[in-house]
Amino acid sequence: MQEKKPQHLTLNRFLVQRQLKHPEATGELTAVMDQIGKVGKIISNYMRRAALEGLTGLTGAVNVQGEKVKKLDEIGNSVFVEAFEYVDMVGAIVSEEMDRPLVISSANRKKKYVVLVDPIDGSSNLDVDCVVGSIFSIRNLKGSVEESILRKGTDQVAAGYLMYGTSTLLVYSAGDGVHIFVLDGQIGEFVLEHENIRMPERGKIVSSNFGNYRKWAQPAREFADSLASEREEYALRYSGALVADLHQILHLGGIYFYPEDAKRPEGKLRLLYECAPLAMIAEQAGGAATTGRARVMDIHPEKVHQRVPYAIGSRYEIRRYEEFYRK
Ligand code: AFP
Repeated sequence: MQEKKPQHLTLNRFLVQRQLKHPEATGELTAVMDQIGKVGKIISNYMRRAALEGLTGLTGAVNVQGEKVKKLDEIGNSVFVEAFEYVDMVGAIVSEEMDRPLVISSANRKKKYVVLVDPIDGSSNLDVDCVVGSIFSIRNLKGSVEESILRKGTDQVAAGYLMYGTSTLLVYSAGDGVHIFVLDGQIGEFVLEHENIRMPERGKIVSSNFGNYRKWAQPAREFADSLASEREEYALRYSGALVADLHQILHLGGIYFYPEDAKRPEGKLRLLYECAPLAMIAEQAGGAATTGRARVMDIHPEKVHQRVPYAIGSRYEIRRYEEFYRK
């Protein structure tokens, strides 16, 4: 059973309430999450005005992933960097849009966290005014920045996403369930929509780029074939933004998968700032995330921009996906 939402519980108040339940908490994570909320408001504002103000289209640059950078990718990245550059407790920012982690060394206080982000997830949707998101992961700064980043997903302190759709949402988990906030534009605050949302054990949604079917690894193709022959009918939904597809699955259950294929044997999605944070969300909501062969949260990353094959969703569908990889 989902808990009923109280009226107008703002993100900040919610975070402070949670913090008070943990006497050892210092309030530093609350401050970082508060900044994520600010980022969400700023990026959401850019999204709304982008078509009117000529902010769509490419910058002409190519990022470290070899992808053409859109103006809004660059803007999204600067918004995250500016938000955390002056937050005392953040020691480094890792972003899809930056070759290397940005180390922040200015402030006097002891740095406690590293923030990892995909500033704009689903960039190909930008020029056609469709849904996009931002993904974030917060990790403890232990030892060097690199040592802190190259750790398993189970080491994440908090993770989540922002979604810029019909409304702007902030979804996060700090290891105690998954909570959804919606931006109330009238008061300029994220307000609690769902506390402790649970993903159905088994669902109705299948989300994948079936245009790649012929190239997929055999287990993924066999899994897809098995869905078509299921007695229960699945609905196909694929938006081009993982955040939007996962959000639907969070409510309705099902599976999103982006397997390895002939062109990309290592998969497409990035482990540290796409797959692991969303895996934390899925697991905290009662779902799961896998490469087909391994639990995503258990992968020990070898490099910052590492890619992995990925499937995320309800436990039933993830179990079935893994069965095809075991065969
Ligand atoms: P970008 O963030 O680089 O736009 O990629 C989006 C994404 O990582 C994920 O959000 C989508 O589900 C997937 O890639 C879309 O990839 P295809 O266009 O190859 O289907």
